[in-house]
Amino acid sequence: MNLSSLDEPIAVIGFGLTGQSVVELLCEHGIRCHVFDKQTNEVILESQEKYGELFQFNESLSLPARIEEFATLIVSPGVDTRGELYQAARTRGVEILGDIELFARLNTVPVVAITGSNGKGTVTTLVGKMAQAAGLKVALGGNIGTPALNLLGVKLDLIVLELSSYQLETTRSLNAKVGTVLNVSPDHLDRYDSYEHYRQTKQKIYHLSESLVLNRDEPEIWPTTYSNRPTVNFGLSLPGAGEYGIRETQEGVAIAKGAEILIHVNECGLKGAHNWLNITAAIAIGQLLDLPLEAILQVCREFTGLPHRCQLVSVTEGVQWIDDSKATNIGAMMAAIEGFGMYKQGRLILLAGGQGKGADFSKARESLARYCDEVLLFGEDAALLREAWSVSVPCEMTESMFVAMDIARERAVAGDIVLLSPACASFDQFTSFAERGERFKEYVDGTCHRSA
Ligand code: UMA
Ligand code: ADP
Repeated sequence: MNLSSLDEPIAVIGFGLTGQSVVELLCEHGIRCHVFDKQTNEVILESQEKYGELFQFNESLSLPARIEEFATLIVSPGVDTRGELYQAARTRGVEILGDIELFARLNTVPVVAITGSNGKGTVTTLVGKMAQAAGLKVALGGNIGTPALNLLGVKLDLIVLELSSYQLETTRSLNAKVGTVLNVSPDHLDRYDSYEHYRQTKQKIYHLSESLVLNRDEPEIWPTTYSNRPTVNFGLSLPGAGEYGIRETQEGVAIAKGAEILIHVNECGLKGAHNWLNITAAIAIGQLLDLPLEAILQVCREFTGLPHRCQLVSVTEGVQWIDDSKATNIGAMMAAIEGFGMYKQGRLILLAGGQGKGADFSKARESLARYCDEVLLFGEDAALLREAWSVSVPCEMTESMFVAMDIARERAVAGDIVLLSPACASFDQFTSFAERGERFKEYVDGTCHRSA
């Protein structure tokens, strides 16, 4: 596609990372952008100076009155397009697309597309590192942080995209070499009409990929129609011929393809059963890309994980403090409490809370009853969590994550684990999950004060 085939005038809705990447692409090509955002930011002035007349900034409150003016709406993933305004635009035949759709129409580099409720960032990073170890020029983009459009024009052999359900909503033309839905568990239910709707949005990736990597343990997320596209599967169960999975050997648990042992889990840098699953998925993708096995296994050995995902922060007086701030939904939290709870020697104290995003927290009751000894709750939806969980485990409401940490510090004894795995978004009290995790780490180290 040529950019000039986009119908003008064009409205760019949202001016965060995505909107800025759209504006950069369009304005650099001399195309005028009418940018709408519900708030202002420091990049606006910069863009006005850089692009002059081509960059028109507007408060988003003015959008409804002006919607008739535009032929194309390019929306950021954080913009919910279910409302009347967007329905009306659709009815009038206005094209609504996202940055990944725009990227897909312009990109010529092979793409791997990875979605799922949890593990996307980890698997995206693993696959990127595997390709790099194999000598390819590779870049990561999408939900992981670098807008996909910023990768256009870069000389690359491979692009690995982490895609959120938000991004998939507005994507139709991506033709990924390999695509996967790693897993689906409840998340973002404030944005979807139902869990089914959320799951189907994730499953869109199957239509956008030449070959598929399927989670054998979650048949409910497989594609409903099989085409003749190549498919491989992964899971935690015993793998059949050509499948990726887990085998018990005399030397311990191993990741295998069919009968072939690839690597023992104790040799892998990533720990925990959920990470074994991530590794099997990444190996499956790596082999579909024809990467050499040695490069793949080298990364499995060396990569120890991204920050704020089940990271051991400190062992203080025998108490392990774990930062899993990236657990922003109950699926991730359950993986953490199961992973740590299964091998714990003392008590497991969970710190959880924040914005629950409409999730049904009762789904975690059984895991909590089995693996967790006490929950200290904080944040906007703390009461909802207590209501859902107090039948399974003692729950206590606290004023903030820091108060919860003070209480945990008083109660924990050698052998116990204090796990921050909030099951919620952080935006009620922090700017991001990363800030929440950093503040947790600083407070564990005694350098952060509650009021700071
Ligand atoms: N805005 C509006 N109206 C709205 C919503 C937002 O004007 O209705 C404005 C905000 O004021 C802000 C801008 O839009 O100025 C933000 O846009 P955005 O929320 O789409 O965020 P971006 O900065 O463009 O970042 C997005 C992804 N964010 C979301 O999907 C919410 C980033 O994923 C992604 O890294 C980035 O594009 C690059 O591709 C973050 C995320 O939280 C990490 N993702 C969710 C998740 O992982 O759970 C899906
Ligand atoms: P995403 O990018 O999908 O949010 P990450 O790899 O960043 O995934 O991990 C996010 C959270 O999910 C962390 O708390 C991590 O421990 C947990 N997690 C990672 N992989 C899995 C998995 N396969 N199943 C369940 N939880 C997982």
